[in-house]
Amino acid sequence: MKHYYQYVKNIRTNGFANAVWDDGGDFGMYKRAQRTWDYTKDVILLSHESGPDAFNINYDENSSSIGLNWVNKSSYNSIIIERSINNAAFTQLATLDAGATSYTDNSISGFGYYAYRVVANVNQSTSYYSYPQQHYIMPTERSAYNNTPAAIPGVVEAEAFDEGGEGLTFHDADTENLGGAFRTTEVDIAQMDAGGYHVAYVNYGEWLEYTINVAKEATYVVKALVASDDMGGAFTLKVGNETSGSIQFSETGGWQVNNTITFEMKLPAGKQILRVEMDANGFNLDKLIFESKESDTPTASPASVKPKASIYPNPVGDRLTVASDKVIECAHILSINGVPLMAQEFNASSINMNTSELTPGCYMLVLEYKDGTKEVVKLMK
Ligand SMILES: [Ca+2]
Ligand SMILES: [Ca+2]
Repeated sequence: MKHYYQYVKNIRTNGFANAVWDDGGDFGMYKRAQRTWDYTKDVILLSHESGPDAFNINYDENSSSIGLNWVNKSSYNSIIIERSINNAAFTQLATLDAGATSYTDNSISGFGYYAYRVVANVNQSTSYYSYPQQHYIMPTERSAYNNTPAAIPGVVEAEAFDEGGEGLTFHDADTENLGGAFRTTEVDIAQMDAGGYHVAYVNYGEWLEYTINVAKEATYVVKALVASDDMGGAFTLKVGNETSGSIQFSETGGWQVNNTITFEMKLPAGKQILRVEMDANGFNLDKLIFESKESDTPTASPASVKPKASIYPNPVGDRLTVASDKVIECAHILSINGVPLMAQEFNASSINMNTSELTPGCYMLVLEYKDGTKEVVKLMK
């Protein structure tokens, strides 16, 4: 702390820039805009007691402008407005008269972090800096990653969240991509040792959204591939009014060791937004695999091959009558093992066959319709 005291003293004495950087300490900086503590940089901000004070900024949605106002604590030569967009270096935006106490920035373009500071020029070598103030302008346009909604059943890669931005299609606790891979948004994406990418450095309260296209309303089996070195993790999936509830898991044996967590979730049909909410700190999410439940797969059953044609009598005697609402072109009678025994051509929806030569037993009647379809009916004699 001794070093910081010295820096602060120098600033106050000499009116230096109000930021001090030192990587030797281990205390955090409170980021007011994000309401989080940043432990990656040690920074002290301090306004000069004679510098611009009570600095406020306000975003006007109607005019898409940001208004600035402040109080001057002494007389200056001039006032300079500096701006930083998305945490880039501050650059000069405007030079104002010495007595100015307000400014309107009409050059807002696009969403992102807009930070400002007021610099009071005292003389050639001295300027007093206000506290910086930041406003985040929300994005308004969403699109699926690669403009392709993920098909369900199918795979949702964690790193393929929707295009849009912070606050609209995701929320991330810090402005950098801490993993540095795959995309340049705030979301922390890292390359996996085994190949592919996962969303990493997860913090409680972060969320990601994905445009999905669900084939049909059903309960799906969800397999989440997750990794956690020590604490395990937890997340909740939400689609429309459906929620998975908080899915919790214990440590998987390493940051690169994926475990598959399986659970079920009902999904509404059609184009939907899948939201993944992080309920714990410190885990990696690779992907979510949505599979149809086996019971949803249609299987052949006696009920599904209910004959459309009426066959009588059955058991049959010497003559068989078949009536259908379709035109029958040909009728075959086969043994139960599939050996052809009789065949007769027709061009009628009601037919009559001589079955007097069939011995008592079980047979198959195959009806070929004029529309190209076939029907198989079990026949007894
Ligand atoms: Ca981040
Ligand atoms: Ca992945």
